Amino acid sequence: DGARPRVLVVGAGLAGLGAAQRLSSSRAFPHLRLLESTGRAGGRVCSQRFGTGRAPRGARPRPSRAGAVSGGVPGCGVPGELCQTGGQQAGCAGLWGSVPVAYSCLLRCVPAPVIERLIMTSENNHSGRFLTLPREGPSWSLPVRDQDETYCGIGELCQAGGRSEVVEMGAHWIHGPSKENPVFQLASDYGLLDEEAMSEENQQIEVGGHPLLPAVFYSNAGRVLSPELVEGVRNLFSTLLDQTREFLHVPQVSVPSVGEYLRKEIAQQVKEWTDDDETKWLKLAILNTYFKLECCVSGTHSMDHVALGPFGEYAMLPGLDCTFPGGYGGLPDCMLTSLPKESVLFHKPVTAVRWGGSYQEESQEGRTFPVQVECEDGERFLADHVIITVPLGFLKEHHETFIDPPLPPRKADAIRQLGFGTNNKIFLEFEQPFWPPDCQLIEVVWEDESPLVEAGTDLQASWFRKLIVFLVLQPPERYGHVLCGFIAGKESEYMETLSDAAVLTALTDVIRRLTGNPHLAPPKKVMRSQWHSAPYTRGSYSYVAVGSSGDDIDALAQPLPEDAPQQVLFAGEATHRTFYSTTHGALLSGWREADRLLSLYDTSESHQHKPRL
Ligand code: 6YU
Repeated sequence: DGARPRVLVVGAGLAGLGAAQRLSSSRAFPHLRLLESTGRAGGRVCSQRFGTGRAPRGARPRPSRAGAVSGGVPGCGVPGELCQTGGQQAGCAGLWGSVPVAYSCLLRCVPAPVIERLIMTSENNHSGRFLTLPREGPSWSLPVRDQDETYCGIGELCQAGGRSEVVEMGAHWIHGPSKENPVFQLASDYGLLDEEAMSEENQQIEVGGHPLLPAVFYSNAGRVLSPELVEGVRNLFSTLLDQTREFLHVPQVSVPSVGEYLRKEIAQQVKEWTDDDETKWLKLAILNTYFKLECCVSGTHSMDHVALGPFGEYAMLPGLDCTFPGGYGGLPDCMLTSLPKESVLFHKPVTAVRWGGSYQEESQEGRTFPVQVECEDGERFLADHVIITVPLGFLKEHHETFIDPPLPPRKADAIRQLGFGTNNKIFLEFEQPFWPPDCQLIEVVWEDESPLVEAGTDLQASWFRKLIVFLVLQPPERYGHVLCGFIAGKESEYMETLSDAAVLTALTDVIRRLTGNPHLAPPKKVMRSQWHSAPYTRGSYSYVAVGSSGDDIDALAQPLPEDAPQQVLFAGEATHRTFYSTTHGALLSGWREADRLLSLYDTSESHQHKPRL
């Protein structure tokens, strides 16, 4: 075994977990280590409990399974009888047992409030560890121990009281949940999706990336805009946007960016509008909202930064976008649980990847390794191969010092030229909804704006104007009255520098203007993501920026050296030419690089593995 190849994976997002899971299911790679800078798995998949800022560490039981999970959840490896969800109202009437239970399974089988308490009192127990929960009577005071019987703390299992639902700080939907989507497949296998999401009917719906939800458009003049007017403008915008995808194989484009193309077409169309002036301005203002919405979709400051030619290369899969009832984070948690416990090291930021060397270890005399990875704490790891899955934002900031010898110019150029912008979420909880009961989407129109007029640049004075869409979290019986706002670009990065109180004040003011109610009660809770400030992410996701193309994505994905045996391999969403910016792109890229290594060592295995569930 000692002679088998050593592989390091840097980053425990979906790309890194996918690569590690695939490699660990092969006998060829018993020496596998995954180094993650933070204290959790998932990366930009990040579910937290609203208001607590804590990871939920698991999903709620699937409704269809409630009361019927005494045999455990498929794939969790629990011998049975441990998991029962029958007694929800008393906390957890059926939780007992002295057999070890896979943490992720436990989390999926027990009501969320119980788990919240358990997590609060057993911080040392992360996914992938095992807990033993002996039954101790009706007080729900249970010692929590890990697999080695090490004392971890006393957990008092009871209703936590108060609502604290799971919200997604990062990835929100499975885009195109259907057979070809590996995230959908894996999540289905793990039992993390509800029946509606898994239905054949849902999988066949084609929405072209923009699912329609019942929406209300509010304007800053304190009025609700006519749905007919909005629909006409939406149809115009989506027709123009569809046209931008047709330039893929056109050798020369007249303008470089999606934004410029859209504006040019709109300027043409306006000339033919026969509406009165007020309606014309209103239509332009609505169009401006759609521009900002597209900035959120592409994760960019302006659509003028998104390259026109390659825009159509981003591929959409069929299926009505769906969410994870218990949190997206259930997916990385389950993947983590399937990896050998000792193979994953948290709080291990990598500072340098040295390749093309000949490194020796005292314990393994005579054997040399071409790769040495250095961590912030000084620890070094030698390997035959390293798969780097860190976000493009991190590479943009650090690639010159992170990889030694430095990246070839073609690769360094790709890192510089590809886009990596910011899209953040702001969650607001209200005592009472100000929106109508059937509304699932609130869109904001600033009547004094137009895509044909240059926007102001004073971030302090107007950052909040970039926040133009709020999702109403569903269902309200579960969430209460919670909105999830999306904000992209420089305004989003500026927002990250403000305090919660300042964000709350600014948004209260906006919502009072939208509703025309100067006394509307402020939100009672606010929580937001700050992806640009996150040192190991530095933004949200990638896009193909003006001056770059799909070839840059391929250049970024190219391993080093180009000829086998490759030492440094690259995965992550930004390395997937057609599914960049998504979780399925990330997962596929991890599998791709794992397959590359598998085919180096054992071609017979490379095509038959299935991830271990
Ligand atoms: C999706 C969605 N979604 C919203 C928001 C965000 C993203 N995405 P990771 O970063 O996960 O992992 C790397 C790890 O490496 C990480 O753990 C680091 O800590 C670690 N690391 C870094 N440096 C290190 C070091 N030095 N040492 C050790 N470790 C280190 N995707 O499918 N549906 O709804 C959304 C959304 C706010 C921020 C999203 C969504 C993007 C995904 O989250 C993301 O791609 C993957 O999770 C990345 O996984 P990874 O493993 O590569 O990196 C036409 C056209 C348009 C194109 N765009 C259209 C699609 C729109 C995308 N949708 C976005 C929408 C939302 C709301």
